[in-house]
Amino acid sequence: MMRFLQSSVLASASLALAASIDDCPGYTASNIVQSDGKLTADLTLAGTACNIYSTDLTDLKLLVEYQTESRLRVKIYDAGLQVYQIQESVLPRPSGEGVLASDAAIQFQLAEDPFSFSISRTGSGEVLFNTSNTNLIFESQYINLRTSLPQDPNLYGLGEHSDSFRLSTNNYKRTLWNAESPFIPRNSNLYGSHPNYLDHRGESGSHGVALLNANGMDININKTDSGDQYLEYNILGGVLDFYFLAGPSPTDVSKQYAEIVGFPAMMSYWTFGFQQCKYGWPDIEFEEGVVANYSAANIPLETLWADIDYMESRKVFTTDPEKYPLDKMRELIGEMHQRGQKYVMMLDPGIAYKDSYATYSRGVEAEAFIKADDGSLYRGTQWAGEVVWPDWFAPKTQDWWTDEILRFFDPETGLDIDGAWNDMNEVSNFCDDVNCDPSQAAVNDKRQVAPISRKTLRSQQDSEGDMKGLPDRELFTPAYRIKNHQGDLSDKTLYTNNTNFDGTVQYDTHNIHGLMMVTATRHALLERRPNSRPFVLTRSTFAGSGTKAAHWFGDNYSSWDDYRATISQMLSFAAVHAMPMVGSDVCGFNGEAQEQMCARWALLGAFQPFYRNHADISAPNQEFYLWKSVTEAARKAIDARYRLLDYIYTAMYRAASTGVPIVNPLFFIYPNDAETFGIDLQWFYGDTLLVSPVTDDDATSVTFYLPDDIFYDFWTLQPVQGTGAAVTVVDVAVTDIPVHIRGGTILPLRTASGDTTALVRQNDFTLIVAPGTDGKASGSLCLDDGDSVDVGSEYSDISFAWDGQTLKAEGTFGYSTDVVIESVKILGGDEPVTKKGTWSLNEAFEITVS
Ligand SMILES: *[C@@H]1O[C@H](CO)[C@@H](O)[C@H](O)[C@H]1NC(C)=O
Ligand SMILES: *[C@@H]1O[C@H](CO)[C@@H](O)[C@H](O)[C@H]1NC(C)=O
Ligand SMILES: *[C@@H]1O[C@H](CO)[C@@H](O)[C@H](O)[C@H]1NC(C)=O
Ligand SMILES: *[C@@H]1O[C@H](CO)[C@@H](O)[C@H](O)[C@H]1NC(C)=O
Ligand SMILES: CC(=O)N[C@H]1CO[C@H](CO)[C@@H](O)[C@@H]1O
Repeated sequence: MMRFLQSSVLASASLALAASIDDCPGYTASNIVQSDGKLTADLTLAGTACNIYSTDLTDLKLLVEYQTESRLRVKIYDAGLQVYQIQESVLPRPSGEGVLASDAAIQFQLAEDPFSFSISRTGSGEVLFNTSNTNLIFESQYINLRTSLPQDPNLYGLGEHSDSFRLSTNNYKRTLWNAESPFIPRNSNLYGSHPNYLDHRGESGSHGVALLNANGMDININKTDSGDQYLEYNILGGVLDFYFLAGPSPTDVSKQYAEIVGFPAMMSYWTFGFQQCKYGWPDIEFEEGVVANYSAANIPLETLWADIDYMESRKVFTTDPEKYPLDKMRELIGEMHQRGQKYVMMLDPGIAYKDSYATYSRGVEAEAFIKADDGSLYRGTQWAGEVVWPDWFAPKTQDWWTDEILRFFDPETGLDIDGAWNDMNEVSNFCDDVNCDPSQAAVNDKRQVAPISRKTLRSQQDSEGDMKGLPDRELFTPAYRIKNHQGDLSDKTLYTNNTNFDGTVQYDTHNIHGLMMVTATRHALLERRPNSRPFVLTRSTFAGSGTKAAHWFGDNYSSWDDYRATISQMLSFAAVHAMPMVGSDVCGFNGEAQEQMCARWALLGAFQPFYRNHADISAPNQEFYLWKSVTEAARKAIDARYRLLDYIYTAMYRAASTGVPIVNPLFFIYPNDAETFGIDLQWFYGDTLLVSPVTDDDATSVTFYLPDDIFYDFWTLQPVQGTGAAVTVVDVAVTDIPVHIRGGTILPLRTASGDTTALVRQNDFTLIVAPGTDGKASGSLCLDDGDSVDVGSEYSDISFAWDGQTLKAEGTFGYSTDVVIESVKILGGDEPVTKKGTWSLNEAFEITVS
């Protein structure tokens, strides 16, 4: 009640301060210097400061770089170089080799007075971005920039959200502020921030707009009272560092975005196996039972996950001596490894604030924790009770974290995990707000620790010209309020006025905490197993997190709504945010999973990259084997997924090396078909398999879109002619999911599945040739050992081409294997034409089928 009163007073006070942002004077460009591929200018405040939410900056700089033929950078920053810029160590910016403007696919145009800019396509002159309708506002704690857009544009991205894949264009607000977000609310900020979007304009192409800014922001997509469409940034700080990506195909935009934030981390083969987790498994014996029951049910289980249950009093790097004794855990992990299975464990960032806790003491010694203004440790509340959090900017934090990981996960004496799971890293703080006393909140821990003197107190001189943030800001409750669903900026997270070791403040760096944590975890896992690709799953993400980690969509609900939402969430991350290894908690996290829904979700999840069943402690168990129909659905789903494993692994290879999405929205494949632009209940798994699940609550039929093209039913291999219209399939059993092979493709399929992905790898291949309308088809297959960080030349990248009579395989054959292609199936007739044989995958070959 108290807080409510305060904020209404504040709101009316700021209303009284300035009438309208239309009063802001904007900037004038001068001293314009243009050279090949580059432009710089000074921007000077063009009138009386409006100081609408904070203080107008009087002197700005503009930098325009034609970095590549398809990438243009526009950066607007303070002349004094004090305003926070994301540390290069956290997100390295691409170094554009530079091209002549005349060679670039998009052009920058400057309007000097008032300053505005626009971006348009070379040649056609189509305007992609134009800021001239409003004045730029660049204040110490508020930036406003608006671009006009064509009516109802097709915009995608601006994650993380649980809204439709194609964003609403009217009265729509995307807030970016990483937050604990149970039940993944709609129209809200969630766990991650990705300030980039893709704008698809049908036949005139796609382009991308990426803003590298980590501050909290609201992005409004809306129309003016007179109906003019716009997209508007309202940002709490930082600089404007825009990258305009020319496309022109949607896939080109994905690739160009990955070139900025980094190509996704290549995942190990096993990470595509089926994984099971549950918060609330009571003890290690129960976990053994889960593994045994999966085996008894003949459902292949690749990986078991340990949530916080294994810890003693929820302290990371400890085991519960009663329920999860170390020796028993070692035994289970050892047995799983012998069977080719994997084990992954949770690592939260909240470190119990307890003298007697060795991880904490070593962290104190290393000065690895975030400190409050008086130099004492900054405390909050998390699973472990009263906790402190790592300051990932402090110089010894990485070594401390690596050392903890090496000790606890020592294969000889500790737990020999195969991957790590970073949760609660937004960061989540169970303290509601500034009125919280963490030691009270964590009733089990009231101990005080003497304040630690701090070496790096932030001073004004320090921050001059070092891009660490302007001094004298209202870091707690800035006048512009973003629509954070948790309330104030610091609610349920770290105080935003905390200073990091390097002198930057949480106000500016909040959104990169999760990215920094997974960077540190990945680094530590590489120290453990230098030649195995590290596997880290993270809840919180930022632009570039795909280079480090996989992501699941957080604490959803066991509802049909959240089942449907997984599709747009997957498409946004995989196709727009360069994070391919994503998926949801299959069957839902919170609430009780219903049998039919869980069966359908087992099938849905099998055609998404990351495939893990997980539930909350308050939810009933939902392991697949608990229901007969779900068991059958899961067997069928996993059988298909595993036979397709090398196909999706090949897509992963492409994502990691070129940025091509691992899964595709329909318009990525059919960019000129306007019917596809809004589809987010179907997708292409890879670029070949069209997945069209049942999506209505408890339904047994599905109506889906089939583009005007030839398709083949994945299950029966029968041709299905698409006409660019909706198709309805009825009586879809709960063990079925409609999947179609797109004509014009060649699908490498293992002849059989296996209990583990290691066993799948021993099976031969069959090639499914699905001719397109022109009778031709092509495809590819990447093979390597599935796990090495550096495979050197020991990989194969084989392309297949079918011309109607002959299938040719050629490419690179560096990975030596005994596995062969044992049959080729040519689709098209009532029955596929099958040719059997033995074709080695170690060299080029040709097969003629008459
Ligand atoms: C940007 O918009 C303004 C105002 O509508 C218009 O005058 C200007 O020509 C536009 N810029 C371009 C490049 O079309
Ligand atoms: C959209 O514009 C309308 C009309 O100006 C305004 O009332 C509404 O608040 C705006 N919504 C957003 C999200 O900006
Ligand atoms: C495994 O199956 C047995 C036999 O049905 C059952 O008694 C046991 O509770 C199950 N354990 C788990 C962990 O599901
Ligand atoms: C942050 O603000 C809170 C609430 O006003 C205050 O108690 C705390 O001392 C401040 N911390 C820093 C680091 O300035
Ligand atoms: C769309 C959706 O299913 N969201 C739900 C997530 O869970 C909460 C809690 O049950 C619901 O209120 C939301 O509607």
